[in-house]
Amino acid sequence: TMSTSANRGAFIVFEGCDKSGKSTQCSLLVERLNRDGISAQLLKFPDRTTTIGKMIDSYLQQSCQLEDHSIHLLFAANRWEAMPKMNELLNSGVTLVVDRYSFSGVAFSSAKPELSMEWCREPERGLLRPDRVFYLTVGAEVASQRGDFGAERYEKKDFQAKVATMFDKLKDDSWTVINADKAVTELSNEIFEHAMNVINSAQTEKLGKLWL
Ligand code: 2DT
Ligand code: MG
Repeated sequence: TMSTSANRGAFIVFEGCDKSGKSTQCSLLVERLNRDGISAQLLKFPDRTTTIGKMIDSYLQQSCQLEDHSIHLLFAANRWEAMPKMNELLNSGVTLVVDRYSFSGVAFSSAKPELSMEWCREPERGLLRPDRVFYLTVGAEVASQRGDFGAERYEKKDFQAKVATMFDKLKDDSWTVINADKAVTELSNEIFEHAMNVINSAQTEKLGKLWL
């Protein structure tokens, strides 16, 4: 295995509900890794810059309506279109820190009454599997202290609660649940330690495929 997987980067995904501090922690982790001489890059899904991403962006901003199955498939397509680049980066030794991935895809869509978790997983099958998912959790009180939700679709307390129950169902032993109810710096130090372990062990493990 050393010949094909030596020195590859690690694939780390952050998941969690709104107000969990995901985006802040993703940025801090990439900065810290790069400062320590570890090549790392931040990616985010949805990637709103592509043609597909622009459709997703206008759906999220509520400037258009899309049928529920249809928007689910666009989110998945937005990941598939990123696969060649992600594969190349990982294999050239770059660690990818990714803000949301297929788990958000399944959790948010299957929180809608008409879409099952099984159906939602299907278009995600075969995508690169992260080495580890960091799942950031905050209590309801802390989340509400962090300010009001914005005006985008899905930014509603009841819907977010449903999404959280879906995340809980998706959890497996490749997830590290991290209590994010603490100071930003303390949390980022904790996450950095976890990330270093993932980066070190990923070097001798082959990249996997999701849900095959
Ligand atoms: P941000 O606020 O992180 O930009 O997310 N979402 C995200 C889905 O419904 N399906 C997906 O596959 C992904 C990646 C979560 C925008 C919103 O889009 C939701 C929140
Ligand atoms: Mg948002």
